[in-house]
Amino acid sequence: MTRGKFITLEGGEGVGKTTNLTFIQKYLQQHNISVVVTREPGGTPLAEKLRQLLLADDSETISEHAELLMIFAARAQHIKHVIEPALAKGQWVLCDRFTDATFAYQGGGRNMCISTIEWLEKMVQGHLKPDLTVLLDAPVEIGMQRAKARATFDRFESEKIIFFEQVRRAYLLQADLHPNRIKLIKANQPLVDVQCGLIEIISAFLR
Ligand code: T5A
Repeated sequence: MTRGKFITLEGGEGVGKTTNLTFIQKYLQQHNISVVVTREPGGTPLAEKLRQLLLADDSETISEHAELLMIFAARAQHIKHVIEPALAKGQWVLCDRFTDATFAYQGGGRNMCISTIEWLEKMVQGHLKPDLTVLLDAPVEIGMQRAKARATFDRFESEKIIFFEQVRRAYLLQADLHPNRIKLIKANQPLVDVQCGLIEIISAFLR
């Protein structure tokens, strides 16, 4: 059995990850590829509970270390119960955010030690890395305007603009560090142009 491929979609708040995830899913299915669509934090019952805790704006402040460990705890469950079994069965996995988000949000946004994140990445993932990552990049104000269309903000979305500028810079740095894996699309274009870019990237990957 040929192992499936692991594709992740990344980017700041409101850049269009969820919208385009569905688009990629349909495109792959048209090519007769069996796809498991999932997200982080989340993807298993326990990981979804951790997601709720991470996103809730509760009275008890979550320390940076607790946040980082909760994200990797959720990821460990997700890999063991969803991602690895699907890939082993030959299914493709399409995931809304993965560890590049940790380098961007906790590394860039929270300014946490990159080597600690790398250490946790190795411990939790072993050799598992995405085969392809699409990074949707847009100026922070544009993503925030789109996200604002929703009624409420979660704990991350309540951060200051400077936090999201740091997140964006860290994502762009990840793209510079991993040019073969991470493909960038400008997400401030009309959706139809973003999706043309997606087709180019995914069809090249299929070849
Ligand atoms: N997190 C996550 C960490 O801190 N560390 C980690 O390691 C991980 C994995 C998760 C939060 O957790 C944090 C980061 C996050 O803050 P989330 O729900 O995954 O939260 O992420 P969000 O960015 O909050 O998701 P959103 O739903 O806000 O944004 P999307 O999915 O990027 O955007 P989408 O598709 O919902 O689109 C937003 C709106 O814009 C429109 C859409 O129609 C929609 O209305 N739109 C466009 N409009 C015009 N032109 C385009 N090109 C458009 N594309 C989309």
